[in-house]
Amino acid sequence: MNAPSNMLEQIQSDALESLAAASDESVIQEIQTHFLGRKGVLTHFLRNISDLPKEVRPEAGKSANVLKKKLETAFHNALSDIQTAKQDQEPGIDITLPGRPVSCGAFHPLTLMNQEICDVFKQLGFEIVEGPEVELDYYNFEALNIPKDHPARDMQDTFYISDNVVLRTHTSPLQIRTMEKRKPPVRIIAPGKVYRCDSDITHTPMFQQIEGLLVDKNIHFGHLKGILTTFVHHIFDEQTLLRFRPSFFPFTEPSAEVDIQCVMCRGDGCRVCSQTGWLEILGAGMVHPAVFENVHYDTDQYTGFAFGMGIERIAMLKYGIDDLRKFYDNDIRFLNQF
Ligand code: 2U9
Repeated sequence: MNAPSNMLEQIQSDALESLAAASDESVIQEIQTHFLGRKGVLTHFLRNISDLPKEVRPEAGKSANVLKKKLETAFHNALSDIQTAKQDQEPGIDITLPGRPVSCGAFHPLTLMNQEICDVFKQLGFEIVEGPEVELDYYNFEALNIPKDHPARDMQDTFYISDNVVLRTHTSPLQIRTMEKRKPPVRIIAPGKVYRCDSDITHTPMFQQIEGLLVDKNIHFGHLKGILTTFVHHIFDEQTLLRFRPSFFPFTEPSAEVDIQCVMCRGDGCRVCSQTGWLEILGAGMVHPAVFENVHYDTDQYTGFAFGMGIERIAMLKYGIDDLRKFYDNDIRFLNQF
């Protein structure tokens, strides 16, 4: 056998030269097996150290183990260099690219319209009240002077939960509930969803209403006209004319339907206003004494006015929307415009 140190030097130079010449992962693994594997050259050397003369064995063992460590490190580094090079070639994450925009929610146009209307009345000293959508017959009809044979009570017009429970057909029950709890003066706005058995181009089974009620001493029709004129001038524009037409509601007397000058043609007459120059926007009137009696308000001392409007209708007129159903189709292209 050659001197052990010569043999180790030979193994080292063979291994390192082969490694330097290899650029392929599987070739490097083969070389590694050739030198360090179970039947590898260096492994063989270590196994046969006991055959060496006694005096050279310790030195040869130590040198062989040092070489083993050196070669293991060299193979490990060569293989991990190849892995890194591979990863660099794969398409990775480009951290300089701009981020994907996160889509952000927004208020529904009817919510915005509702807030805008409520804000006007809040500035005029009204307080917002809210309450149940499932309502007793008493609060929805009876207390509002709507007689038993009134068409609104028909199954065709109202969603009945049971004999005396309905989905509210207007937000008026809130005003009754408030008056039962409080003495005048009362100055409230009742916004909310209401339900009617109706579905066509101009009606949806659920729609949103805002009603108002003001009760105090010496309240008269002039106050109602003043408040509604201020409201219209805030929501549309200062020049918009109003017209009060006599009408009938069981809960108000006298009653009126309120029109505004057509927002499209300014009163000249067009398709939107059916050539009349006017658009109906709400109903109103002086609270019927029978309603006050139901909540035990003294009709000799107190009078009041009330009004009601559909939010969809106001939004359609304000934004020139021709089809009510667009509010409920959930088409993002429509909703994003507000
Ligand atoms: C009480 C007393 C009176 C509320 C009123 C109207 C006239 C009215 C309609 C407008 C369009 C309903 O959404 S709509 O279909 N409303 O015409 N509402 S007076 O009168 C009240 C309310 C509560 C205690």
